[in-house]
Amino acid sequence: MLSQKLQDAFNTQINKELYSEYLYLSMAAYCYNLDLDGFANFFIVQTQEEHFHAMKMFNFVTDCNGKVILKPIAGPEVDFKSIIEVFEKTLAHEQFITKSINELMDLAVKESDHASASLLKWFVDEQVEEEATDSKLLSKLKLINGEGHGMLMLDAELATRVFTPPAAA
Ligand code: OFO
Repeated sequence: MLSQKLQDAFNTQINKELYSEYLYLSMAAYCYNLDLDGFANFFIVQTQEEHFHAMKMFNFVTDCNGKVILKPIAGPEVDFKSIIEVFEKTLAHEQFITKSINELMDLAVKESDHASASLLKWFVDEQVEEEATDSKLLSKLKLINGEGHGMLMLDAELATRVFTPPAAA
C-alpha cells in the first residue's frame, strides 16, 4: 500500500516520463525534417523507452492498489537551432529526470517503503545508462562539429538502434 505522498510523487513522475516520450517524438520530427533518419530513429526508440518507463510505474502503482491520476502533458519544444543543441537539451533533460528519480528514491527510503525503493533502484541504474549514452553522442557530435561525412556515419550507426524491452519486465 502506497502512502498518499508516494502515490502523488509516482503520478508526477509518470507525467514526466510521458512528457519525455513527447519531447523525444518532437526531436524525432526535427531530425526527419533534416533527412537525418538515423537520428530520428534514435529518438523514436527513445520514445518507446520512455513509454516503457511510464508503464512500469503505472503498473507498480496499480499493483499496490494505488490510484493512477494522469495529468495533462505539456507541449514540448519544436524548434531547435542544430542537432548539437538537440543533444544538449536531451542530456539536460535526462539530468533533470535523474534528479527527480533520486528525490523519489529519497522519499521511498524516508518512508521505509522497500517495494518502492526496489522499483526505483531499476530507474536509478537506468538513468546512469541514459546519461552516458547522451553524453557520448554529444561528445561525438562536437568532435565532428555536427556536419560533414562524420554526420552521415553517425546517422547510419543510429539507424540500427532498436527497442529491446528488458527481459524481466
Ligand atoms: Fe529517459 O528516462 Fe525515463 O526514466
